Amino acid sequence: MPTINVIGMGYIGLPTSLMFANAGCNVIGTDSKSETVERLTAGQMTFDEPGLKAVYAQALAAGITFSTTYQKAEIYIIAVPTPYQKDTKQVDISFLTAAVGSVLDVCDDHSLIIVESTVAPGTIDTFIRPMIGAREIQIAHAPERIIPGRMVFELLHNSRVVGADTPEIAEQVKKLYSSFCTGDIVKTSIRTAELSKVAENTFRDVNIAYANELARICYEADLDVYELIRIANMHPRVNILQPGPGVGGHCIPVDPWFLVGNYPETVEVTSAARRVNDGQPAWILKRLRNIMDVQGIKSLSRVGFYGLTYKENVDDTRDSPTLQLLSLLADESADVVTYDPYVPCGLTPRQAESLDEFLESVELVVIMVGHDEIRANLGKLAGKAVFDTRAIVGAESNVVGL
Ligand code: SAJ
Repeated sequence: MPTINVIGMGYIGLPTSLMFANAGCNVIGTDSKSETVERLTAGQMTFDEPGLKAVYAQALAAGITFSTTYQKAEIYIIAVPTPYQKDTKQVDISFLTAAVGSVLDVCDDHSLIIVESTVAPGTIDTFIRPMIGAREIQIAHAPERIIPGRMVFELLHNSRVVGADTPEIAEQVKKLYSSFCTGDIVKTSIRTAELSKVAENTFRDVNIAYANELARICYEADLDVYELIRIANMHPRVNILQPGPGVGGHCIPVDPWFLVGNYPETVEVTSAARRVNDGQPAWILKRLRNIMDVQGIKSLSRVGFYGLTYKENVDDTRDSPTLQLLSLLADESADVVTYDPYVPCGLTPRQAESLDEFLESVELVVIMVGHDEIRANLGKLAGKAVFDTRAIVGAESNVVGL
């Protein structure tokens, strides 16, 4: 089995490196943060994910090691972030180019570099190939598709895409991932692989935007959007997703901008969907003010937001709808009480430590995330006014839905 140096021990790089180690590869995980490397070497996981601890323990026993430096290997897998700048919507590929540069410093000719990081279509041709120049180094793109909360299952079972320059390299990469992945692995060009990843996440963004737009239409029409979507989805070729308080995380609200950036004259649906989903926290806030008026609640200090993460049962708060909404409140955000069982105190000014403490301090609860914890404790909401943006509570008299 080959020696693999996985670059970036984050949400994608760590689970992927563990899978390869458990499949018998000789794996070194590299991360620039010494704290991450120290923790992983000392047997401590760096984030929570169902089932990952056991996979990690097995990989440690199989001999995976972690380092802050790049290592000599036959294969390099790059899983560093490709964030975008919120104001300009420009993708920042500096982590990716820095990682490729460092790989090129240590690797021998005939090595293979696999980029897993999501990139804007054309990135590899425009920025990575010129770095490799005339060296005999192969490049491939194998974007990941796993979803936080189900990473272990999805790494093992999802289908994948491999983009490469020749059928031989594509087959080599396919064989490599087949060492742990039982899903179909489709071979294509690098440019198609780049675009397919971005197209998949954009499809989901557009579908959620449509659900959010339907929520606004149903509110104006005084209809139940969930009933509407349930009925529409009984059609054999309709599958509308669920409306909510907005779209967070580091993928779905980000990747569509890659298309907007590359094809500004062509995109229409993509940018409209971004506008709708980015505007959803403001719509929720407008609804909240209205509910406060009806309930006679004068100050946001009597309002509590349940959930700070971008979705249920994960500890990831990046770009979460709750944080987006709080940023719209400016000074008033200091008044609002928040609580999330996955997020230690310190993220927002008035953050409760427990569900009971949270509920004691508020009159109106806004459910922003449908964590299992609140689903298991719905009885505790008795006596509170509830604005349920995730449709978890049911049609009680004290509950207002979208
Ligand atoms: N959301 C809704 N309504 C829905 C579904 C989701 O409002 O019906 C919201 C969520 O609450 C969340 C956001 O959208 O705030 C995104 O959540 P998600 O669960 O849809 O997606 P991510 O960001 O966790 O993971 C996505 C996945 N992509 C697709 O499903 C096409 C995953 O497969 C990718 O690997 C991941 O992006 C990525 O890394 O690109």
